[in-house]
Amino acid sequence: MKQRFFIEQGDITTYAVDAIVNAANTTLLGGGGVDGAIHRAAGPELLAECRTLHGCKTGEAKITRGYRLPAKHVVHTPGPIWRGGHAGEEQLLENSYRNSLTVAWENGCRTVAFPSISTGVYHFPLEQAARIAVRTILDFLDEHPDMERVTMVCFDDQTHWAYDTAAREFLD
Ligand code: AR6
Repeated sequence: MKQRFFIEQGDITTYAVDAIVNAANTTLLGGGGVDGAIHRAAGPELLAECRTLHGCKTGEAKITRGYRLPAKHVVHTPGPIWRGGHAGEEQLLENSYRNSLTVAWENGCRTVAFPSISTGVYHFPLEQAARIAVRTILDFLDEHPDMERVTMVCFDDQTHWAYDTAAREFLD
């Protein structure tokens, strides 16, 4: 079968795909990290559309246009803040990946790129997050043969290594 899941190192704001995913917060009104980078690259029209969405619950996902980004759409999902692991963080992170893919797919997106949700400011342990992300994406691809390509875009070496390691566990 043709490969549909990719792990790359780079800047997600440069990806010309149907949808990039934003590791947002529940206000959807911007922030630091990848959220800040996406809003800077997309321009103020993105924030204006986000204001009309009235926030988003943790683990859920909402879609906007991409404006000045090369990506056609942005799927915004607030991942869980790590609180020690007993506050449903694993399930919420899985929900973020699955709901982002579902919203993208329902809006006709067939190429999607993700950043490493929750592993920055939200402090979700990287290796654990990578396993959840890879498993959820591979399950979704199995269930949706017409999804063409899902890419994990890792910003730094450590993140890249963690996702490569997680993928090897599932693909071997
Ligand atoms: N491309 C790809 N990945 C990136 C980029 C980029 N341009 N910039 C940073 N990353 P974070 P979180 C990586 O903190 O943990 C915001 O303030 C980064 O190295 O952006 O889900 C929101 O508004 C890390 O690996 O997201 C929320 O309040 C990953 O993206 C909060 O941060 C996620 O780090 C969300 O925290």
